[in-house]
Amino acid sequence: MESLLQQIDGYKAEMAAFTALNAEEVELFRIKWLGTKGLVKQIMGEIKQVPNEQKKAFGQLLNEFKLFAEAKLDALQGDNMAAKVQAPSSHSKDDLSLPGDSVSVGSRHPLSLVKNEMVAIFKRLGFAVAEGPEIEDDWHNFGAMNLPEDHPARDMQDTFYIKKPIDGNGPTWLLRTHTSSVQARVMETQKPPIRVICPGKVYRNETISARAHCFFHQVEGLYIDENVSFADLKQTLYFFVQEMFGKNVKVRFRPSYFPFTEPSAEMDISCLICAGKGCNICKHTGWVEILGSGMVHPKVLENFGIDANKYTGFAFGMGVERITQLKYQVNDLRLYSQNDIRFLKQFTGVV
Ligand code: 2NL
Repeated sequence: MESLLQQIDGYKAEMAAFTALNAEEVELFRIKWLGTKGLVKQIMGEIKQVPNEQKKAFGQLLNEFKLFAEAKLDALQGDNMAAKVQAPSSHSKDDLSLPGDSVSVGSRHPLSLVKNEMVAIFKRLGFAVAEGPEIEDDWHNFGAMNLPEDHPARDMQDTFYIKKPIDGNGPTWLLRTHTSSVQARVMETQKPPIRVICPGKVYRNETISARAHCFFHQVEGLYIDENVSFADLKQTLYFFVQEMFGKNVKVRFRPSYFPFTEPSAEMDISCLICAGKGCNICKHTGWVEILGSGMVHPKVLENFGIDANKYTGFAFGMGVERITQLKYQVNDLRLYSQNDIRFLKQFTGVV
């Protein structure tokens, strides 16, 4: 009896002093003390040797001993759970074969999708891509493009100005109103032949509505070489719309006016929504305007020291929002910048 009590005290002391570094060591503890052939079971068996009158008291003692071992095991397992973050164990309770949490993948913005497609089509025709700053000086945005000082586009009502010179010296800084400013920078640094497209964001001081926004996206193109003709312009743009909208699309050119091109023309395509029968998109005309274009004004060429007697060029500009509207029937410009997930996720999987 006496020796059994001593043995239990010794065991308790041994367990109390035990520490485990990892889950394996905790498991060894469990097997040694609480396993089916463990020391707790073994010592419980000793109750047979205890005289009947002492059995009750001794039974309580043994029960306490067992609870002591279980509490120690619990404590060791708790410690080890915390440590597991650093050292994952093969005895982990986590089921590693369960499928992982699914992570939803975002989608490209419809304007990016369409812009990328537009760029890809012009690349196939040998156009290079050029990009430039969204904050511009008035020379690259207006002056070089043959817009006179009193042109209405230069008005505060239409353009976001950042800084006007106080003493009349230095440039006026503004948010570019078209990506022609990028082409201006290309003409400044490169000699003909020049064949570039300039995709990018542009800004106009407009009241936001379904049909107007204070910023939108443009793709402009410029081709300067010897003997570039209006026929080249028409064929290039016809190729573009056929690639973009399919072989059945029809085009028409209407005379127009831009300060930076002469002659100038706007291009319409047959309405894809109603196949020319007449609908809201084409205002019941069967045609929708998609771009402005023309032969680069000789003054613009001369502004960059390009000999207008030797070289000619064509240029065009179109809105990415417009092309996207026709391709995906998006009829409110505000949808493009509201970041409403219900709108954006409709383009999941489109590449
Ligand atoms: C429109 C019209 C146009 C151009 C852009 C251009 C660029 C240079 C020289 C001459 Cl560097 N022209 N760009 C020409 C005609 C029309 O855009 O309605 N855009 C949305």
